[in-house]
Amino acid sequence: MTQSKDARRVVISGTGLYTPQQTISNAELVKSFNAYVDNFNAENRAAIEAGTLEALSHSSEEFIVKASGIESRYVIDKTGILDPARLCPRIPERADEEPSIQCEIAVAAAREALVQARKTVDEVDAVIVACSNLQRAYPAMAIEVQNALGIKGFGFDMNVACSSATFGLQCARDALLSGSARCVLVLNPEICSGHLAWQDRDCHFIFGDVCTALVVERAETCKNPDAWEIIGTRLQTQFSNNIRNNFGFLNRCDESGIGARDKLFCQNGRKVFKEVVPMVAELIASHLSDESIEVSGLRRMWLHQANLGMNQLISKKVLGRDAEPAEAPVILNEYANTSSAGSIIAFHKHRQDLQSGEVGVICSFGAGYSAGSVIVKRL
Ligand code: CO8
Repeated sequence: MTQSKDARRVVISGTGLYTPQQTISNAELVKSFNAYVDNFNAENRAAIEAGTLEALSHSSEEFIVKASGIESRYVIDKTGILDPARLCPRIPERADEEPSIQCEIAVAAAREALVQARKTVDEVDAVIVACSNLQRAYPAMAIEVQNALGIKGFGFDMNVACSSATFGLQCARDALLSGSARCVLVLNPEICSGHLAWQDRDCHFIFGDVCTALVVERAETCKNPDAWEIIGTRLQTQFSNNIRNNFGFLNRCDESGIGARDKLFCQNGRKVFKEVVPMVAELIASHLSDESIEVSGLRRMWLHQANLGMNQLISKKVLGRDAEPAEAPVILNEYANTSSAGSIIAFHKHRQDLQSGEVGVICSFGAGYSAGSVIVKRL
């Protein structure tokens, strides 16, 4: 039996976004961080004066905006983060019988995406939870989400840090093309606040919490006229220690490392900036070329949202000129870096003005290094 043309075409038929209710402005963040620094320096005055301990330095709103473009972030809990004596969110553990917090935000985003795609849960048969930080080792978050939504079929988790969503999209597309699934939910519940060292001036401003959702299916089953065909996906990885988190199940096997700084997000931001920009620009350019798409025909780049300067440089390298603001929409000013969800938030919020037949690229990049390019066309 020959497959119909639509059976070989895969579309994104719905997107969803869960945004936590609480926000932290740079002003609030810097105020509590600086109070922590003052307390630390006062408590350790003798050691600092003796030269055995280095004094901590204040953070600054001006630096944060200038270095990153970030102005605020959404978080699950701001009171714990802004308490100078704690600098960590308060997210109480829940009983095993209750839905976990990561499942809860994934379900909220998934429901919006399903409504947009005009899909019932009976029509979905696979759930991929793709994100940087999974709440527990097992059972898989995706299976809990699958159960909460009442979806039959299968679910699994995957983690490629900031590139989890694009890698998840390729997995979903492959499953649809091979016939192992009819409709796939790709979910990116990112609770970055739990893995951020809020005491570290170099990175305390970088991340926020959010969840995004994508419904991916074959064109032949799609009921939403506002659907986006996935023209092609391309993934790339290259090992680097410049973004690293050593948190893991073996930590307890060496007590000396428990609670050490390397068990939270660490990065050499300068090196990441320098090395990842050319890698990503080359990935997008070669992917477009191999799909015979002229750069002049590229209407939008929904880029990973880590750093404004980085995105401006990547889009300039791809286009050969500065991008107009609408060509590479920015959401990091409001959301900060939400890891894998960033490019999907941009896609969710900034795609309605494109016309049928117009083309854009969803592009992620981050720890690994990892980068993913997903070229989409509005049907
Ligand atoms: N306030 C004031 N001054 C500061 C501050 C601050 N908050 N922080 C640093 N400074 C100082 C530094 O100490 C330094 O001082 P000096 O010159 O005396 O040494 C000076 O300011 C300049 O510092 P930097 O060189 O670090 O500043 P940059 O201009 O490089 O900006 C950035 C820092 C913003 C981090 C920038 O390098 C950047 O954004 N790089 C790209 C990073 C990136 O894209 N990372 C992707 C990681 S995300 C990912 O893969 C997902 C991981 C999983 C998520 C986990 C969630 C927790």
